[in-house]
Amino acid sequence: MKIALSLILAVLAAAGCGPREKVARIAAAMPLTGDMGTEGQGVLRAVELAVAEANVSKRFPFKLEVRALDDRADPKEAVNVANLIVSDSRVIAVVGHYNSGCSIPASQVYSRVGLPMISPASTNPKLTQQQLDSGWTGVRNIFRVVPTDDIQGSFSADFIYQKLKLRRFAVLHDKTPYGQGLAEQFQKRFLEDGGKVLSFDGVSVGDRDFKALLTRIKALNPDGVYFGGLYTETGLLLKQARELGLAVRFFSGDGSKTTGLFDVAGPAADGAYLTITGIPVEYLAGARDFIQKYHQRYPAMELKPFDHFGYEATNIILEGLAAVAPSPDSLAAIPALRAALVRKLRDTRYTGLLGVTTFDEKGDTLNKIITMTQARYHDRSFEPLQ
Ligand code: ABU
Repeated sequence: MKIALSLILAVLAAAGCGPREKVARIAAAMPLTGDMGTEGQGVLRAVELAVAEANVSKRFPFKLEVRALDDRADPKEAVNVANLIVSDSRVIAVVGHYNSGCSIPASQVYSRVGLPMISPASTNPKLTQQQLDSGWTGVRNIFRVVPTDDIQGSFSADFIYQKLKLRRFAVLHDKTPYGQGLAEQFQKRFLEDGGKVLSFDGVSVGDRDFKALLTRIKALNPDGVYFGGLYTETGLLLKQARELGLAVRFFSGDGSKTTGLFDVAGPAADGAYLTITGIPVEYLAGARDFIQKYHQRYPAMELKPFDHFGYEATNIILEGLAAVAPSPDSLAAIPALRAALVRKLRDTRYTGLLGVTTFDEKGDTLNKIITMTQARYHDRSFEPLQ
C-alpha cells in the first residue's frame, strides 16, 4: 500500500501534478554582462559553488537554488532586478549587488519586504549607514563582508604620505558613489596628513579620451595621481598618461585590482598601486580549500577578486538558514523566515575562509584589513606590499 502510494506520488510529480518541490532560493544580483560582467560572473560562480556544496551535503531538508540576475552595473537596472527578486516568493536572501551605485538603491527595495542582503563587494559606507538614518523605515536587512571606503581611502592616503613620502597629488574619480566616495575619503585623509591636493576632477564611466585632463594634470607637476573608479577607466588613464609622458605614481582602489586592468592598459599598468579589501585570497590559509574546489568545478576560469567574498557571503546566509529553517515546513511562511534570517545574521559569528566574520550594528564586517598591492605586467599579478 505504502509502495503504491509512493509510486502514484512519483508519477504525479513527474507529470508536474504533484506537490510543489520544497525549494529555497538565493538571489545572486550583480553585473553579468558589460565591462563589469567578468567580475560579477566570478562572484556568481562562487555563489553557485557554495549552494551546490550545500545541496550535496543534504544539510537542508529542501532544495537550494541560485537565481542569478544581471544588473549590468546600472543603478536603474539594479532596481528592476530588485523588484523581480522581491516578487519571487522562494527567495530567502540576496548575495549582491557588486557596485555600490547598484547596491544602495536595490537595498532600499529589499528593505521594504525585509529580505536579507549581503554584498560581497560594495564598499561605499552609505550602503549600511543608511539603515541608521532617522528616515529609514525598513528593517535593518543589509550586510557586507568587505571593509568600507572610509577605511580604504584613508589607508591609501597614509601609505602614500607616511611610507612613500609623496606630498602633491591630483585626485580623480568616476562620479559614481563608489569612485567619488573613495576619492573624497582619500582627499580628506591626505589633507589631514599634511599632503597637498592640486586638483579634484570627475570623469564619466564610458569616456574613452582623458588626454585633455591628463595634460592639465601634467602641467601641475604632481607626485602622483589617485583615481577612485573601476578598472576600465583606470586602465585608459594609465595608458594615456604614459602616452603623454606623465610619469607619476598612480593609485586606485579595489574596483581596479583585476586582471582586466592589464588588458586595457597593457604595459602601462606595470607599477600601478591598487588597494584591496582584506588579504589577497592566495595568501589566506583558510581559502586553500575554496581555491581548490573552485578550480575543480571551473577548470578554465580565473578566480576574480571578489569571488571568495561571494562564497563567504553565501555560506554565512546558509549557516543562518540552517538555524532558522530546520524543516521543509519552515518554507511555508517566507516573510517570517526572511525576518528570522535577518535576526540571525545580526548575531553572526561565522568562521570561514576570511577567519571569523561578525557584523557591527550597521551590518558592516568587523574585518577591516586593507592591503596595498602593486601591479606586475609580466605575469599579470598584484604583489602585496606589506
Ligand atoms: N568596491 C569595489 C567596487 C564595487 C563598488 O563598491 O562599487
